[in-house]
Amino acid sequence: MKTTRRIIHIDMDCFYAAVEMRERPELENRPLAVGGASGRGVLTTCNYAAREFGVHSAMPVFKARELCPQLVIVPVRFELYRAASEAVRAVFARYTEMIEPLSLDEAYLDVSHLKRSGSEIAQEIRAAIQSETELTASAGIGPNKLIAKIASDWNKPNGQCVVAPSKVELFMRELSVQRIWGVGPKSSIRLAEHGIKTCAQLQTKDKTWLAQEFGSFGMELYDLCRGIDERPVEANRIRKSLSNEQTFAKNLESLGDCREALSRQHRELVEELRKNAPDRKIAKLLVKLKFSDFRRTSAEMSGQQPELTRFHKLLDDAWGRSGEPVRLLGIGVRFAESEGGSEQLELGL
Ligand code: TTP
Ligand code: MG
Repeated sequence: MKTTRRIIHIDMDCFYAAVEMRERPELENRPLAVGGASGRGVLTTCNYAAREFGVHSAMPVFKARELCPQLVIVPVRFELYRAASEAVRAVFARYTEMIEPLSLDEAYLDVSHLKRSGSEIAQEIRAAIQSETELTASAGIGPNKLIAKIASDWNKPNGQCVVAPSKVELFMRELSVQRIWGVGPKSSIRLAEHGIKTCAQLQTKDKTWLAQEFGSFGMELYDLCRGIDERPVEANRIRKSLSNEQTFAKNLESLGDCREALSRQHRELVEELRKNAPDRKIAKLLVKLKFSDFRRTSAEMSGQQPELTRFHKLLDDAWGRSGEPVRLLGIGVRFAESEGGSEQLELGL
Protein backbone atom coordinates (compact mmCIF):
# COMPACT_ATOMS: atom_id res chain seq x y z
CA MET A 1 0.00 0.00 0.00
CA LYS A 2 1.37 3.37 -0.93
CA THR A 3 1.05 6.09 1.66
CA THR A 4 -0.34 9.40 0.54
CA ARG A 5 2.23 12.14 0.48
CA ARG A 6 1.63 15.85 0.64
CA ILE A 7 4.04 17.94 -1.35
CA ILE A 8 4.18 21.71 -1.62
CA HIS A 9 6.01 23.39 -4.48
CA ILE A 10 6.83 27.02 -3.82
CA ASP A 11 7.89 29.35 -6.62
CA MET A 12 8.65 33.01 -6.04
CA ASP A 13 6.86 35.52 -8.27
CA CYS A 14 9.04 37.27 -10.90
CA PHE A 15 11.82 36.68 -8.42
CA TYR A 16 14.77 38.83 -9.54
CA ALA A 17 12.42 41.62 -10.64
CA ALA A 18 10.52 41.43 -7.33
CA VAL A 19 13.75 41.84 -5.37
CA GLU A 20 14.70 44.83 -7.51
CA MET A 21 11.27 46.42 -6.94
CA ARG A 22 11.66 45.93 -3.20
CA GLU A 23 15.06 47.64 -3.31
CA ARG A 24 13.76 50.50 -5.45
CA PRO A 25 10.11 51.15 -4.61
CA GLU A 26 9.95 53.92 -7.22
CA LEU A 27 10.07 51.13 -9.84
CA GLU A 28 7.22 49.18 -8.30
CA ASN A 29 4.44 50.17 -10.65
CA ARG A 30 6.52 50.44 -13.77
CA PRO A 31 7.29 47.74 -16.32
CA LEU A 32 10.65 46.41 -15.16
CA ALA A 33 13.06 43.82 -16.55
CA VAL A 34 16.29 42.42 -15.16
CA GLY A 35 19.28 41.47 -17.32
CA GLY A 36 19.97 42.49 -20.85
CA ALA A 37 23.47 43.69 -20.09
CA SER A 38 25.31 40.63 -21.30
CA GLY A 39 26.77 40.29 -24.80
CA ARG A 40 23.61 39.20 -26.57
CA GLY A 41 21.24 41.47 -24.69
CA VAL A 42 18.62 39.02 -23.44
CA LEU A 43 16.30 39.65 -20.48
CA THR A 44 16.62 37.36 -17.48
CA THR A 45 13.13 38.05 -16.19
CA CYS A 46 10.60 40.87 -15.85
CA ASN A 47 7.78 41.96 -13.57
CA TYR A 48 4.10 41.39 -14.25
CA ALA A 49 3.54 44.96 -15.46
CA ALA A 50 6.06 44.26 -18.24
CA ARG A 51 4.44 40.88 -19.00
CA GLU A 52 1.22 42.69 -19.90
CA PHE A 53 3.09 44.06 -22.91
CA GLY A 54 4.14 40.57 -23.95
CA VAL A 55 7.66 40.94 -22.54
CA HIS A 56 9.12 37.73 -21.08
CA SER A 57 12.36 36.14 -19.91
CA ALA A 58 14.93 35.23 -22.58
CA MET A 59 13.54 37.97 -24.84
CA PRO A 60 16.13 40.12 -26.65
CA VAL A 61 16.27 43.69 -25.37
CA PHE A 62 15.47 45.21 -28.76
CA LYS A 63 12.27 43.15 -29.00
CA ALA A 64 11.23 44.03 -25.45
CA ARG A 65 11.76 47.72 -26.18
CA GLU A 66 9.63 47.43 -29.29
CA LEU A 67 6.79 45.93 -27.29
CA CYS A 68 7.20 48.25 -24.32
CA PRO A 69 9.19 51.45 -25.00
CA GLN A 70 8.93 52.60 -21.37
CA LEU A 71 10.46 49.38 -20.03
CA VAL A 72 13.06 49.97 -17.29
CA ILE A 73 15.93 47.47 -17.50
CA VAL A 74 18.26 46.97 -14.55
CA PRO A 75 21.35 44.75 -14.29
CA VAL A 76 21.36 41.42 -12.46
CA ARG A 77 22.47 41.61 -8.81
CA PHE A 78 22.99 38.02 -7.88
CA GLU A 79 24.07 38.67 -4.27
CA LEU A 80 20.72 40.25 -3.45
CA TYR A 81 18.76 37.33 -4.89
CA ARG A 82 20.89 34.84 -3.03
CA ALA A 83 20.26 36.64 0.27
CA ALA A 84 16.51 36.74 -0.43
CA SER A 85 16.58 33.07 -1.31
CA GLU A 86 18.25 32.23 1.99
CA ALA A 87 15.61 34.18 3.90
CA VAL A 88 12.88 32.25 2.07
CA ARG A 89 14.54 28.91 2.82
CA ALA A 90 14.76 29.87 6.48
CA VAL A 91 10.95 30.12 6.47
CA PHE A 92 10.65 26.64 4.91
CA ALA A 93 12.96 25.22 7.55
CA ARG A 94 10.50 26.16 10.29
CA TYR A 95 7.98 23.73 8.78
CA THR A 96 9.93 20.76 7.47
CA GLU A 97 13.42 19.37 7.05
CA MET A 98 12.40 17.80 3.77
CA ILE A 99 13.26 20.70 1.49
CA GLU A 100 14.56 20.21 -2.03
CA PRO A 101 15.57 23.52 -3.62
CA LEU A 102 15.46 23.51 -7.41
CA SER A 103 16.93 26.95 -7.92
CA LEU A 104 17.17 30.17 -5.95
CA ASP A 105 13.46 30.77 -6.31
CA GLU A 106 11.75 27.40 -6.08
CA ALA A 107 11.67 24.36 -3.85
CA TYR A 108 9.71 21.23 -3.05
CA LEU A 109 8.64 20.69 0.53
CA ASP A 110 7.39 17.38 1.87
CA VAL A 111 4.85 18.12 4.61
CA SER A 112 3.28 14.65 4.81
CA HIS A 113 4.18 14.34 8.47
CA LEU A 114 2.45 17.55 9.55
CA LYS A 115 -1.06 17.46 10.97
CA ARG A 116 -2.53 20.49 9.24
CA SER A 117 -3.66 20.58 5.64
CA GLY A 118 -1.12 21.31 2.93
CA SER A 119 -3.18 24.26 1.85
CA GLU A 120 -3.11 25.84 5.29
CA ILE A 121 0.63 25.30 5.61
CA ALA A 122 1.29 26.79 2.18
CA GLN A 123 -0.85 29.81 3.04
CA GLU A 124 1.10 30.35 6.23
CA ILE A 125 4.49 29.92 4.53
CA ARG A 126 3.57 32.42 1.84
CA ALA A 127 2.36 34.92 4.43
CA ALA A 128 5.60 34.52 6.40
CA ILE A 129 7.69 34.98 3.25
CA GLN A 130 5.79 38.13 2.43
CA SER A 131 6.07 39.67 5.87
CA GLU A 132 9.73 38.76 6.30
CA THR A 133 11.07 39.46 2.80
CA GLU A 134 8.43 41.73 1.21
CA LEU A 135 8.30 39.26 -1.67
CA THR A 136 5.38 37.18 -2.85
CA ALA A 137 5.39 33.48 -3.62
CA SER A 138 2.97 31.09 -5.28
CA ALA A 139 2.37 27.51 -4.22
CA GLY A 140 1.09 24.25 -5.58
CA ILE A 141 -0.08 21.55 -3.20
CA GLY A 142 -0.51 17.98 -4.34
CA PRO A 143 0.16 14.30 -3.67
CA ASN A 144 3.47 14.36 -5.54
CA LYS A 145 6.15 16.58 -7.08
CA LEU A 146 4.71 16.51 -10.59
CA ILE A 147 1.30 17.78 -9.53
CA ALA A 148 2.63 20.29 -6.98
CA LYS A 149 4.95 21.90 -9.52
CA ILE A 150 2.34 22.22 -12.23
CA ALA A 151 -0.19 23.56 -9.71
CA SER A 152 2.11 26.31 -8.40
CA ASP A 153 1.81 27.96 -11.81
CA TRP A 154 -1.97 27.89 -11.83
CA ASN A 155 -2.76 30.91 -9.65
CA LYS A 156 0.40 32.91 -10.14
CA PRO A 157 1.26 35.56 -8.98
CA ASN A 158 0.68 35.48 -5.22
CA GLY A 159 -1.74 32.57 -5.32
CA GLN A 160 -1.93 28.88 -4.65
CA CYS A 161 -3.67 25.82 -6.02
CA VAL A 162 -4.49 22.58 -4.24
CA VAL A 163 -5.01 19.32 -6.08
CA ALA A 164 -6.48 16.72 -3.75
CA PRO A 165 -5.68 13.07 -4.55
CA SER A 166 -9.29 12.56 -5.61
CA LYS A 167 -8.96 15.42 -8.10
CA VAL A 168 -5.76 14.22 -9.80
CA GLU A 169 -7.56 12.38 -12.56
CA LEU A 170 -9.59 15.43 -13.50
CA PHE A 171 -6.57 17.70 -13.19
CA MET A 172 -4.50 15.58 -15.56
CA ARG A 173 -7.22 15.02 -18.13
CA GLU A 174 -7.15 18.44 -19.80
CA LEU A 175 -3.50 19.13 -19.07
CA SER A 176 -1.24 19.82 -22.04
CA VAL A 177 1.50 17.18 -22.42
CA GLN A 178 4.02 20.03 -22.52
CA ARG A 179 3.38 20.58 -18.83
CA ILE A 180 4.80 17.17 -17.96
CA TRP A 181 8.27 17.21 -16.47
CA GLY A 182 10.72 15.94 -19.10
CA VAL A 183 8.53 16.59 -22.14
CA GLY A 184 10.48 19.16 -24.11
CA PRO A 185 9.75 20.81 -27.46
CA LYS A 186 10.99 17.81 -29.41
CA SER A 187 8.78 15.30 -27.60
CA SER A 188 5.73 17.52 -27.78
CA ILE A 189 6.18 17.94 -31.54
CA ARG A 190 6.42 14.16 -31.87
CA LEU A 191 3.31 13.67 -29.79
CA ALA A 192 1.43 16.32 -31.76
CA GLU A 193 2.27 14.41 -34.94
CA HIS A 194 0.29 11.54 -33.44
CA GLY A 195 -2.56 13.89 -32.59
CA ILE A 196 -1.67 13.93 -28.90
CA LYS A 197 -1.94 17.27 -27.15
CA THR A 198 -3.47 16.48 -23.75
CA CYS A 199 -2.60 13.99 -21.04
CA ALA A 200 -5.96 12.28 -21.56
CA GLN A 201 -4.94 11.56 -25.15
CA LEU A 202 -1.56 10.29 -24.02
CA GLN A 203 -3.26 7.99 -21.52
CA THR A 204 -4.79 6.05 -24.40
CA LYS A 205 -1.33 4.84 -25.49
CA ASP A 206 0.00 1.59 -24.06
CA LYS A 207 3.46 0.93 -22.65
CA THR A 208 4.68 -0.82 -25.79
CA TRP A 209 3.88 2.19 -27.94
CA LEU A 210 5.44 4.59 -25.43
CA ALA A 211 8.60 2.49 -25.23
CA GLN A 212 8.89 2.42 -29.01
CA GLU A 213 8.49 6.17 -29.27
CA PHE A 214 10.41 7.33 -26.21
CA GLY A 215 12.61 4.48 -24.98
CA SER A 216 12.96 4.28 -21.23
CA PHE A 217 11.37 7.70 -20.76
CA GLY A 218 8.23 6.14 -22.25
CA MET A 219 7.76 4.11 -19.07
CA GLU A 220 7.98 7.25 -16.97
CA LEU A 221 5.56 9.01 -19.29
CA TYR A 222 3.03 6.23 -18.77
CA ASP A 223 2.88 7.15 -15.09
CA LEU A 224 3.41 10.89 -15.40
CA CYS A 225 0.50 11.44 -17.79
CA ARG A 226 -1.72 9.75 -15.18
CA GLY A 227 -0.44 12.07 -12.47
CA ILE A 228 1.63 9.31 -10.88
CA ASP A 229 5.07 10.35 -9.65
CA GLU A 230 6.92 8.50 -6.91
CA ARG A 231 10.06 10.64 -6.90
CA PRO A 232 10.83 11.53 -3.28
CA VAL A 233 11.65 15.02 -2.11
CA GLU A 234 15.41 14.81 -1.77
CA ALA A 235 16.73 17.06 0.93
CA ASN A 236 20.39 17.86 1.56
CA ARG A 237 21.72 16.16 -1.48
CA ILE A 238 25.39 16.49 -2.14
CA ARG A 239 25.96 18.34 -5.34
CA LYS A 240 27.77 16.22 -7.91
CA SER A 241 28.16 18.90 -10.48
CA LEU A 242 27.68 22.57 -11.08
CA SER A 243 26.67 23.84 -14.46
CA ASN A 244 25.34 26.88 -16.21
CA GLU A 245 23.05 26.42 -19.17
CA GLN A 246 21.54 28.98 -21.42
CA THR A 247 18.94 28.69 -24.14
CA PHE A 248 19.27 31.50 -26.62
CA ALA A 249 16.42 33.60 -27.93
CA LYS A 250 18.24 33.60 -31.25
CA ASN A 251 20.32 30.59 -32.27
CA LEU A 252 24.09 31.00 -32.32
CA GLU A 253 25.13 30.63 -35.93
CA SER A 254 28.92 30.58 -35.72
CA LEU A 255 31.63 29.06 -33.57
CA GLY A 256 32.72 32.62 -32.76
CA ASP A 257 29.27 33.41 -31.32
CA CYS A 258 29.39 30.20 -29.28
CA ARG A 259 32.83 31.05 -27.94
CA GLU A 260 31.67 34.49 -26.89
CA ALA A 261 28.64 33.07 -25.09
CA LEU A 262 30.77 30.36 -23.53
CA SER A 263 33.21 32.94 -22.18
CA ARG A 264 30.37 34.78 -20.48
CA GLN A 265 28.91 31.62 -19.01
CA HIS A 266 32.40 30.66 -17.88
CA ARG A 267 32.72 33.89 -15.87
CA GLU A 268 29.41 33.11 -14.16
CA LEU A 269 30.42 29.53 -13.51
CA VAL A 270 33.71 30.55 -11.91
CA GLU A 271 31.89 33.06 -9.74
CA GLU A 272 29.38 30.41 -8.65
CA LEU A 273 32.15 27.94 -7.88
CA ARG A 274 33.88 30.53 -5.73
CA LYS A 275 30.68 31.24 -3.81
CA ASN A 276 29.07 27.85 -3.57
CA ALA A 277 31.73 25.21 -3.79
CA PRO A 278 35.04 26.73 -2.73
CA ASP A 279 36.20 23.52 -1.04
CA ARG A 280 35.17 21.02 -3.69
CA LYS A 281 37.70 19.23 -5.84
CA ILE A 282 36.89 19.31 -9.54
CA ALA A 283 37.32 16.11 -11.54
CA LYS A 284 35.88 16.87 -14.95
CA LEU A 285 35.06 19.79 -17.20
CA LEU A 286 32.19 19.58 -19.62
CA VAL A 287 30.42 21.45 -22.36
CA LYS A 288 27.08 20.54 -23.83
CA LEU A 289 25.25 21.78 -26.88
CA LYS A 290 21.75 21.49 -28.22
CA PHE A 291 21.37 22.29 -31.88
CA SER A 292 18.48 23.88 -33.73
CA ASP A 293 17.28 20.41 -34.78
CA PHE A 294 17.17 19.53 -31.03
CA ARG A 295 20.00 17.03 -31.28
CA ARG A 296 22.33 17.21 -28.30
CA THR A 297 25.99 16.51 -27.84
CA SER A 298 28.46 16.93 -25.04
CA ALA A 299 32.20 16.84 -24.56
CA GLU A 300 34.15 16.39 -21.38
CA MET A 301 37.73 16.05 -20.18
CA SER A 302 39.51 15.38 -16.92
CA GLY A 303 40.75 18.48 -15.22
CA GLN A 304 41.01 20.13 -11.83
CA GLN A 305 41.11 23.74 -12.97
CA PRO A 306 38.13 25.33 -14.77
CA GLU A 307 40.27 27.18 -17.30
CA LEU A 308 38.52 28.94 -20.14
CA THR A 309 40.94 27.63 -22.78
CA ARG A 310 40.02 24.05 -21.87
CA PHE A 311 36.31 24.76 -22.18
CA HIS A 312 36.94 26.38 -25.54
CA LYS A 313 38.68 23.21 -26.67
CA LEU A 314 35.65 21.15 -25.57
CA LEU A 315 33.35 23.56 -27.37
CA ASP A 316 35.40 23.25 -30.57
CA ASP A 317 35.10 19.43 -30.40
CA ALA A 318 31.37 19.43 -29.71
CA TRP A 319 30.57 22.14 -32.24
CA GLY A 320 32.48 20.30 -34.97
CA ARG A 321 30.05 17.39 -34.76
CA SER A 322 27.18 19.30 -36.37
CA GLY A 323 26.77 22.11 -38.82
CA GLU A 324 23.52 23.21 -37.20
CA PRO A 325 23.08 26.50 -35.32
CA VAL A 326 23.18 26.19 -31.53
CA ARG A 327 20.13 26.86 -29.38
CA LEU A 328 21.46 25.82 -25.97
CA LEU A 329 24.93 25.99 -24.52
CA GLY A 330 25.93 24.46 -21.20
CA ILE A 331 29.21 24.64 -19.34
CA GLY A 332 29.96 22.82 -16.13
CA VAL A 333 32.20 20.86 -13.84
CA ARG A 334 31.80 17.48 -12.17
CA PHE A 335 33.19 17.25 -8.69
CA ALA A 336 35.47 14.46 -7.47
CA GLU A 337 33.44 11.68 -5.83
CA SER A 338 32.27 12.33 -2.32
CA GLU A 339 29.97 10.23 -0.22
CA GLY A 340 26.20 10.37 -0.57
CA GLY A 341 23.52 11.71 -2.90
CA SER A 342 23.42 13.01 -6.42
CA GLU A 343 22.23 16.50 -7.01
CA GLN A 344 22.87 18.33 -10.16
CA LEU A 345 22.47 22.02 -9.72
CA GLU A 346 21.54 23.94 -12.81
CA LEU A 347 22.00 27.64 -12.51
CA GLY A 348 19.77 28.23 -15.47
CA LEU A 349 21.20 31.67 -15.93
P1 TTP B 1 11.18 31.67 -12.86
O1 TTP B 1 10.53 31.14 -11.62
O2 TTP B 1 11.11 30.86 -14.11
O3 TTP B 1 10.59 33.10 -13.23
P2 TTP B 1 10.19 34.29 -12.30
O4 TTP B 1 10.31 33.94 -10.84
O5 TTP B 1 10.97 35.51 -12.72
O6 TTP B 1 8.69 34.55 -12.69
P3 TTP B 1 7.40 33.70 -12.29
O7 TTP B 1 6.56 34.64 -11.48
O8 TTP B 1 6.76 33.33 -13.58
O9 TTP B 1 7.86 32.52 -11.49
O10 TTP B 1 12.72 31.96 -12.58
C1 TTP B 1 13.18 32.43 -11.33
C2 TTP B 1 14.33 33.39 -11.49
O11 TTP B 1 15.39 32.75 -12.16
C3 TTP B 1 13.98 34.63 -12.32
O12 TTP B 1 13.51 35.70 -11.54
C4 TTP B 1 15.27 34.94 -13.00
C5 TTP B 1 16.01 33.65 -13.07
N1 TTP B 1 15.99 33.09 -14.42
C6 TTP B 1 17.17 32.96 -15.13
O13 TTP B 1 18.22 33.31 -14.60
N2 TTP B 1 17.16 32.44 -16.39
C7 TTP B 1 16.00 32.04 -17.00
O14 TTP B 1 16.02 31.55 -18.15
C8 TTP B 1 14.77 32.15 -16.26
C9 TTP B 1 13.47 31.72 -16.88
C10 TTP B 1 14.82 32.68 -15.01
MG1 MG C 1 9.47 32.16 -10.10
